[in-house]
Amino acid sequence: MNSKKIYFASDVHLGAPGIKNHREHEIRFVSWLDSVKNDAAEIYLMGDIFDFWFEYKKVVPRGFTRFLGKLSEITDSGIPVHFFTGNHDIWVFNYLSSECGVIVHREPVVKTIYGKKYFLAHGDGLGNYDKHYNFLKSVFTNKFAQWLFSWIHPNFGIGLADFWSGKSRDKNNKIYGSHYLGDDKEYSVLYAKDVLKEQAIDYFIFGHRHVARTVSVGPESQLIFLGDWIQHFSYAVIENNSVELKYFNS
Ligand SMILES: [Mn+2]
Repeated sequence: MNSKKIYFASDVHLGAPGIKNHREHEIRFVSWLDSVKNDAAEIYLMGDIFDFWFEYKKVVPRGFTRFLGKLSEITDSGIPVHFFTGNHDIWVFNYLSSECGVIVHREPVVKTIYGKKYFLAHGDGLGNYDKHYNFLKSVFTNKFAQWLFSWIHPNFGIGLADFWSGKSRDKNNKIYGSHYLGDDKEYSVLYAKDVLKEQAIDYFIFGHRHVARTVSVGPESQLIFLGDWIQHFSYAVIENNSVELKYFNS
């Protein structure tokens, strides 16, 4: 039996325009990190932690200092923190890994944890279900496009990042009120079922959809939607070899 727990959270959207009190929002998530760090073997941040982010060679966006400080404190203490990029923070490059010590993932990760097989991803652009989105993503993840973009003055560049963030939001209208579309319509569920045809997975853990729920995707497989830190303040924890969705009360 493993006494140390493994935690997952996503979609904090630090700095999102609709959030009334940014300081309170940031502190709430930092309090959660504080509350889990003592019994955590690892922490997985599953994407869209920032509502937008673009980093230049010598410059990073203003703000988020309490969060960044907490990340550094946790990784300095020897607890691995995994940071998946989401569609809102695809432009995390090497600052968070070099300064805050997190392990950055840009692609889904399949790994065995305490004897169970996990498929971990932010959840955007999985498979070939949303061709329009996948095309946009291919542009925004293009190295040359990113290099060109980095030459735009940050006052304008960050504005463009903000635009992309707003566009993602409008398209899915998911930040400020999302509802589950049904097993037959959710791309993540369809994708998980595709994956299961190729390999056995016990748990899929995805963010992105801002719904907090567990869905059965096969006789032995579950998909956990992590919810968010705008409405749900939800997270998942691996404890005693099972996964549970929980809600943080600060
Ligand atoms: Mn997302």
